[in-house]
Amino acid sequence: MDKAPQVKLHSTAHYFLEGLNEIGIEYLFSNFGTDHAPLIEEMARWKKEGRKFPKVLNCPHENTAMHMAAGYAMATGRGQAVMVHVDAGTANSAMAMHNARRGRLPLLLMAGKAPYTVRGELPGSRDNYVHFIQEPFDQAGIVRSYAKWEWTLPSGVMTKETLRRAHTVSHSDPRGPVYLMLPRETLAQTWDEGAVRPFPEERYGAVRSGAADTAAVAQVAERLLSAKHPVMVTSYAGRNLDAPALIEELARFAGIRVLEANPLYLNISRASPCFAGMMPAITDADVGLLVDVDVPWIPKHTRENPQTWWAHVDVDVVKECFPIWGFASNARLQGDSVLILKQLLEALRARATPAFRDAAAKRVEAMRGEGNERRAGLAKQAADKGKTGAINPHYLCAEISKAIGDDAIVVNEGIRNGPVVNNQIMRTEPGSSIGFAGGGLGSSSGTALGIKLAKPDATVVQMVGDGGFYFGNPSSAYAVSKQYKLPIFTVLFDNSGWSAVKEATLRVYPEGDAKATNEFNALLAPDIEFTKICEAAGGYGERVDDPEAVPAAIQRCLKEVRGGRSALMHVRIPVLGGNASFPRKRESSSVAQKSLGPRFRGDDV
Ligand SMILES: Cc1ncc(C[n+]2csc(CCOP(=O)(O)OP(=O)(O)O)c2C)c(N)n1
Ligand SMILES: [Mg+2]
Repeated sequence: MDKAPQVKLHSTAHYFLEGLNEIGIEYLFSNFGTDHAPLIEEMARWKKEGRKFPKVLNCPHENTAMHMAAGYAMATGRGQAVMVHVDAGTANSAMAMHNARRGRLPLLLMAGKAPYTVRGELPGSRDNYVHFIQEPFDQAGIVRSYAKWEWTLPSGVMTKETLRRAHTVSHSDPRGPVYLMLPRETLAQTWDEGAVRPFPEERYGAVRSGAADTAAVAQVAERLLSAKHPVMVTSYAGRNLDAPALIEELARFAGIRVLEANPLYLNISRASPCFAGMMPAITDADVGLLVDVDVPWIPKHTRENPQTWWAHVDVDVVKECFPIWGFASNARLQGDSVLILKQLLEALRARATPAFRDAAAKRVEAMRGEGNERRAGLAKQAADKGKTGAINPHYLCAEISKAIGDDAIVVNEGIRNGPVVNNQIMRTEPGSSIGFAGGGLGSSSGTALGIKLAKPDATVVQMVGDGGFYFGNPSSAYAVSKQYKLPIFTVLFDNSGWSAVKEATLRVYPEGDAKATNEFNALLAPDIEFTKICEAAGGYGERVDDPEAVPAAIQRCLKEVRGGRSALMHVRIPVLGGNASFPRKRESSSVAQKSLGPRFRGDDV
């Protein structure tokens, strides 16, 4: 006798939580609205029933939520989910989507959609004024330029397949953020559980890039074997924690000078003899390796050598999301840089002659001398402490360097002082230095919190300009720090405004009216007590005007952070309008180019 089919109905929101579990989402960084009612209801039911689903972290501002997901992805390689409110929350997330896309960070941004039924035709139908005004013609258009993929969940029956697809696209190389919209009626729909099957990773998961063609690797090895001045320029190879040691081994073996161009991660121990600083100097290079780098130098300001033979090893050689790019190479090897550099090292080992080993060792010794010289120059710059109310950022960063320990993680959004942070705060450990890929200021507060969430034992130090600090919605960030016990140490360079804006004007109009009249429109309100913003959320704040007070203030802040609450050290550096600016010394090396312009990054974000 036939049995009646068993029907077990659940809401789409239920399958959505199951789907998030199945794709391995650990955190849902959220800023909810009316669109999420079915989801909030389902989460409450699951909690009551003791079922596990991603931990929800409520963020007062989407900027915090998005950059926390970004920071978590930088620290772990695992993309998380962000849930925001319809078009409005998407708009507030858009800048961070830009940053995530430029950083090739996997994350899943999701937003509800306004209900489309007007008269109660379906569960979830419009029941509020806002439902009539929050439906744009093209909600995804707000972030489309930055999303690798976007879609609207068309039906509850598609929930798990959609989440798997979003996750797979986001985590496949080159990685990036994706965007999914969830109509309220769809979240409220019910479906029989027999109709909603899982989509396991084994059969639908992400694709990683791999090693390179051995013939292409051999060609690069041959070039390196006869090189006299080989260089490497890299920015984000260090997202793989195996990269720094491998790059060092390769550089020592082949006598390669390693330069970091806007480092997004630490790519080689900066104490290595082969590390040659962050100002790409390439004029004398005969063979060069571009390794995981978006902007290896600024062509307008860099003397390129037309004779240099370049090989480009990158997870994204093509730069598929840059409308125009512009850096030539003779060999292009797209893939996993760690795998490819291992292949290259093997190929070199197999072919190396005693003469090559000898020449490479001599180059390493020469670089060691140059590195010592470079560091002595930096120490000299740091020796001048500055004056009351005009503390020298070099000195400040050198003191931070002494105090924080090798395993602390420095998040650098110092802008004009970004190069000072990179140069003066010595970093040697993989993962201990985090840079800024995008152009949207206000990333470092959330990024620091996301890293702290991923690495609870780490001391996370945020280095940020006053302008960048405002952009980072600090009241939201410190509220999250308090609520979820994520203490970070913020060091704020206060020059009362936007040095980058002033200097950008001077670069284009070096002798213009803006300079003559000192009208750069770059000054912000002076004498803001930034410490109070941190204190408002139970954090510790300290304003430092006197250079002599810097070391003890750092110690007090670190003690508070290690004790469990965030600390903000507000440091008065020379006001950008004044004359007390510290001269910026260019780095020198034996292959120093005649640089025609400004420093590499930190000038124009
Ligand atoms: C969201 C956003 N708005 C505006 C800018 C343009 N911008 C680039 S640098 C900068 C000033 C940064 O000021 P601050 O963080 O204090 O660093 P400083 O230039 O003083 O070193 C501004 C406004 C930007 N990059 N991002
Ligand atoms: Mg500033």
